[in-house]
Amino acid sequence: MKKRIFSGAQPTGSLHIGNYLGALKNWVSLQNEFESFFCIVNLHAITLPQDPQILKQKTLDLARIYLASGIDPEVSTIFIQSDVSEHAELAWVLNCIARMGELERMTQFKDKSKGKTERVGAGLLTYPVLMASDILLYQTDLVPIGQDQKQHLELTRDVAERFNRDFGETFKIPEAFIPPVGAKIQSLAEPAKKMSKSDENLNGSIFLLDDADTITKKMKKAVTDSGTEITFDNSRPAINNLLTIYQLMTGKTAEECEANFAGKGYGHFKTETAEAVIEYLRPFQDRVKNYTGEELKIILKNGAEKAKTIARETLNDVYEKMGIVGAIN
Ligand code: ATP
Ligand code: LTN
Repeated sequence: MKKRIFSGAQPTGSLHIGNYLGALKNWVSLQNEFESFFCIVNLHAITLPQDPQILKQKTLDLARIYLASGIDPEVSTIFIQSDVSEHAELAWVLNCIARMGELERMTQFKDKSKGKTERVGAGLLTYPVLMASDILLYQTDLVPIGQDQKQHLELTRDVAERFNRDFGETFKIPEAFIPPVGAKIQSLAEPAKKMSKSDENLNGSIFLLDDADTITKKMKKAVTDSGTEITFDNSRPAINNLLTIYQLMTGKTAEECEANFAGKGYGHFKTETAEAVIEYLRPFQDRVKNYTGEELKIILKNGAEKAKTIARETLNDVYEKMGIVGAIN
């Protein structure tokens, strides 16, 4: 029996190379070794206001991006979260298990609600409980995520352990898979912050669908550190970040990257890094346009059906253990 992985991304904004390097790239390389579930988490997206027409469009666009990244629907299960209603059902149950205090301590909640707790939806607070439900429904072994989601995974484990202790062994306790390099790609404009979909400064992120010109311009504008050395050095976060991007795009070792730029200036470094990104994204960008709406529909429908069978089994077990019984089935 293969072990299982589960991961997801929100159909909001535009995916950037941080999402790709921190998450999608690893999904692709893990999919053959594990039984894999990749979800488009549209119910998470509405924890912040979304335009309904745009959300609809982005949901299908994200499916295209998963496929163009190399996720093979013959190997992995790709589906939309709202197609499997068990996610929302288990989230309700786990909302009754998770504690207010632990949710209020989540740094993502604190960042996203800063100064406006009276005005944000309660879903922003319970966001990690829905994420826990996504993961636990599939008895997941491993969850490939970027560094920013580590705290949510720890919460998932805590909630699962609490449930198992109170109601008997029900959920597998999942482990995080955080890549050794690329788990936290920083903004090109503000290297102290992570590259983020929701950043208003578009120069901070290179989006997967940016054209060559845009990538070159953004890279030219990228903030650098003082000094001239182009080496991996945590005390110089801007150069460290650009060099990490270069390394992941070219597949070279850290030593090869440093040797490649020894004695070279920042101008040259930025041009070569931009070229590496453009070359890397080119085949992906060609593939994205390939999928018709009809093809996507079939893949997503098959995915949802397969996911639902497994999710229902776990949810039935949860209801049974908790004494939740209905009258009609
Ligand atoms: P935002 O960038 O607006 O915070 P997000 O983190 O909500 O967006 P998702 O689409 O939900 O984006 O995330 C998909 C995956 O990308 C997650 O596994 C997340 O950890 C990862 N990820 C997001 N930003 C980065 C980054 N800068 N570096 C590495 N991985 C990242
Ligand atoms: N919160 C995640 C997206 C997400 C997820 C998941 C990731 C929702 N459910 C389950 C892994 C497993 C984020 O990246 N913002």
